[in-house]
Amino acid sequence: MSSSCCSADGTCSTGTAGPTTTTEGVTTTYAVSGMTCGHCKATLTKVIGELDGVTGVDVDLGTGRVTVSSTAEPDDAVIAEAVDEAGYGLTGRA
Ligand SMILES: [Cu+2]
Repeated sequence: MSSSCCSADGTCSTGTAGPTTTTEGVTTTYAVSGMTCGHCKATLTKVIGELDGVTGVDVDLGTGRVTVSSTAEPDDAVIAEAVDEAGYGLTGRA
């Protein structure tokens, strides 16, 4: 690989481009029950973040939603199992 600041396909982060971060993986939002405080948030962020392919987790306590960023379409069953094991309930995609 070259050692420039630019990516392999010739685009550069400092350039003036069109839309940014459009096809960088998949973002899926789930509805999760049982979350009440920052500890819940930290726990879910950790357990989901450890799953294969997951690149980011954003927990919103106010709406009871967990947004999962991943490199490919996530397996809902795997996410649900992790949430369940942490003591919460995944009720479906939001
Ligand atoms: Cu809590």
